[in-house]
Amino acid sequence: MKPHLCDSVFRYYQASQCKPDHFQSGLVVQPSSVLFVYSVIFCAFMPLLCKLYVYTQSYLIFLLNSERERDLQLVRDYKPHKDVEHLRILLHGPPAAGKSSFINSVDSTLRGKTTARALAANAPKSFTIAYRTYKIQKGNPDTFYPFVFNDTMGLQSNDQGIHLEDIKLAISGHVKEDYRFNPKCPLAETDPNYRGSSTFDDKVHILVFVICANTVSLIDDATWRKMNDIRAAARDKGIPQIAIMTKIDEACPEVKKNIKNTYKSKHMNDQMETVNVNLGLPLNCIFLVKNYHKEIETDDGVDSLILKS
Ligand SMILES: Nc1nc2c(ncn2[C@@H]2O[C@H](COP(=O)(O)OP(=O)(O)O)[C@@H](O)[C@H]2O)c(=O)[nH]1
Ligand SMILES: [Mg+2]
Repeated sequence: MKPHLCDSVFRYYQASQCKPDHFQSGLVVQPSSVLFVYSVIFCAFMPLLCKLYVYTQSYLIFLLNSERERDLQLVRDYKPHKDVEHLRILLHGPPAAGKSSFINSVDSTLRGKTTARALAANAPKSFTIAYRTYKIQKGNPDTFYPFVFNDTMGLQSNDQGIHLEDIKLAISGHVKEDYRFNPKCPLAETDPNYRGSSTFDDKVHILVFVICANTVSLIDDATWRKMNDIRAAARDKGIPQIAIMTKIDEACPEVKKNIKNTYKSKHMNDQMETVNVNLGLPLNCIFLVKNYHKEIETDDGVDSLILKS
């Protein structure tokens, strides 16, 4: 009689501990017959396992996409307060931190294709020298999202970067479009680029610190002091502030391998804590992003981090 499968397995287990003559005496089943039974069962269940795998994968992709779609919808549906035409978001931080690239990345994510409107460059000194407003197109060319980004020159500990007072003037809406920053002296009230009476629309509504995740430890005390000075000026005006940490792909190999590991990475959490300690920003106001900087196509993982910020 053909032995029952469980019986066979049990006997096979016994067999591995038995001497060869036990096989001859018929006490145990030959291992080859157990392997045969296994193969039959494996073949019978294989299509089912494959289907299960495909369904699990599609469900995970659906969950991921639905999260991205939900975040995208939130941005698409966003409407600012009725008193303001658009929300003005000011980006500032050290040179080459990825400020211009972040504007391009938001534009890319919302359009579904990579764009490069704000000029980005890998230079120790700031490549952006003028105060410029970027609108993000929504659908047809005449429609825009109700928020705009203002790009600024990089902040440096020495007198090569943007003047601290100019950032404060920009926050208050006194800096006119295309003003070329002068690191040597702040914009004077007598300058034609100075906007005397600024409206609520001209003022900054959200202040964003842009910091390179891979060089946080290299930021000197003078730069942290300048950033804290700006933070205090914005706080006095009741302006909300957040920080985004860019270049996470260069900061952590784990993240470079899989962008979904970003918030799980201990190294990235340590970098967030450094910003938290030095700027006093709560951890839930610090976001990790990877900008589109060389890619030619958008990516769901990159999009999700940009949308979350
Ligand atoms: N690997 C990587 N490079 C980035 C990222 N963001 C910006 N970059 C590069 O960093 C350099 C400086 O970026 P940019 O946007 O000009 O910095 P900004 O001076 O703060 O405006 C450019 O060469 C970008 O391509 C990022 O998230 N990852
Ligand atoms: Mg720039």
